Amino acid sequence: MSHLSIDSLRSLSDAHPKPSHLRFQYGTAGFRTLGSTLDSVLFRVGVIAALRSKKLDGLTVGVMVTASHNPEHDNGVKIVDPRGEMLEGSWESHATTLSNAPTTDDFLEAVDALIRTSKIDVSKPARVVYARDTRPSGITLVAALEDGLSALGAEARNAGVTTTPILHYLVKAINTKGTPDSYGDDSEEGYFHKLGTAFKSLVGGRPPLEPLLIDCANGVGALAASSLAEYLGSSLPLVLENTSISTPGVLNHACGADYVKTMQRLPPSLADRLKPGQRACSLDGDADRLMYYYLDERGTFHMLDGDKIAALVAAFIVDLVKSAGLENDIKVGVVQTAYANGASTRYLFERLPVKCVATGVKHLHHAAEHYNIGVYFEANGHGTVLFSQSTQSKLAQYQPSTPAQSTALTHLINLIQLINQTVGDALSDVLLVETVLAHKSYTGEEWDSLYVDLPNRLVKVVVGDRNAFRTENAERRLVSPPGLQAKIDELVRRYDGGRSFVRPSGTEDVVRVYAEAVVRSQADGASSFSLPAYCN
Ligand code: 16G
Ligand code: MG
Repeated sequence: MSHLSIDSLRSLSDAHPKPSHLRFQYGTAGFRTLGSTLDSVLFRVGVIAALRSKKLDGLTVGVMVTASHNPEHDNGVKIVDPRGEMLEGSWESHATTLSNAPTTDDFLEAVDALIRTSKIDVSKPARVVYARDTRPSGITLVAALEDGLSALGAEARNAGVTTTPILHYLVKAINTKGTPDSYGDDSEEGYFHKLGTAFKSLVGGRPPLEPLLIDCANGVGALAASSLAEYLGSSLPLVLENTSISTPGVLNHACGADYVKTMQRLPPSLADRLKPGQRACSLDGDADRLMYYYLDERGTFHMLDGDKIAALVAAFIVDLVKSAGLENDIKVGVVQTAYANGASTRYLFERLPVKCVATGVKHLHHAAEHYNIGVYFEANGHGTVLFSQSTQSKLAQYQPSTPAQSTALTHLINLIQLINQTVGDALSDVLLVETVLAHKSYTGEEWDSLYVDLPNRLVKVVVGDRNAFRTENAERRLVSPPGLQAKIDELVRRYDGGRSFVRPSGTEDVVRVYAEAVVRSQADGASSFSLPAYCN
């Protein structure tokens, strides 16, 4: 560790002691727990992010301080790799190890071990860009992070209060700056300019869109959506609701994408705001998830979730590829998880290849990279579209032979600019959905009628040890506890079109039970079976 100042690392580490009674884990969404317990974790994440950057020859690594859709008192942190993607798996375990070292001495030893085993050249520069959401605890947590970064002498850039997807964008933009693969200007303005310009080209010349109501979950999405509204101007009027980012206690409270998805209902605050037929959507607390919905003429609520978005977008892209005359050269595929509604899987499967993977953005993202154009969405509203490098080059070089081919090609090229390919991005996804609706002249109701959702229920069950639950086949079957899968199979057989699976949550100490059936009461019945006593 000759190039590191051990003394400064030691004294700063002493200032951020690990609470002795807590164990931390870098899970699917990074570290996430009560904000008041995360000080030592943030300090250590600063150190880890700097080491990650050194390991990658000084490429810029991102750090996002957020707990997404969780309650306001929670907070969390995740590290973003240089291409704007999730942290590589092996480093998730390093992060867990380092965050749990009981004392400063143990921590220094763990840092030393990581440097040796990962062969990190500590003389390399470290560059880190970081941001936080609107949670009050974020201010002191960022200060702890900055201590960790300065302990390693990292070049640190504070991106302020912004959304998770904008931070991912910045990481990629910084690392591609001045190269032929430049992702855009490395600033918030660069992001809004890129998305706004692409959107205006895509909907140009079409009838103006009706205003879209956006529930900002009283979070950081309110800031970003209001900037976006300025860039869009009259091309898409936005009506922003739940924008109270400084009122204590209201973040994600009875609003936001997760509320809508889990409760399957309109946020009460929108009850007198939303007119029948009007399109509306909810962002989550860090604006990487999106739920659309509308009220029909009778005032009944209809939800358009991640599966409906995937269906809308995938079908549109397939059509464009065909119209461009490229269907033999560019293969479009979709990635979902077991939570995808069976009706959506069937709809998609009739049109293009569909793959099911384990829950968690990184699994979907990696699977989507195997297609020329990979569309991935979780039912909960997180998703995006990936255009492979070779597909992007193919589109850039392609010579269309008719005006119709040329139009479709231009649309595809604009979509590459419109879509945040680093990670699911609620605002970029809003523009994507609105583009398709404008092109198809669909109302919410027409979009909704692409297929009819099978009734479903998702419940959580507290068990003695969720690690006793192990799954296979993209989480669709249990291999342990022994005998439980057979019991589920037996139950599912009693219901028409029944499907059910049980998996341990990656973010909470529970197992989740999903059930769907053709008839509502049967889906409810299938999800309410009790787990055998030995599971508790
Ligand atoms: C995290 C994941 C999300 C997943 C959810 C499942 C990321 C960035 N986020 O929020 O993709 O759907 O966890 O939670 O990967 P669960 O394991 O508790 O069901
Ligand atoms: Mg989120």
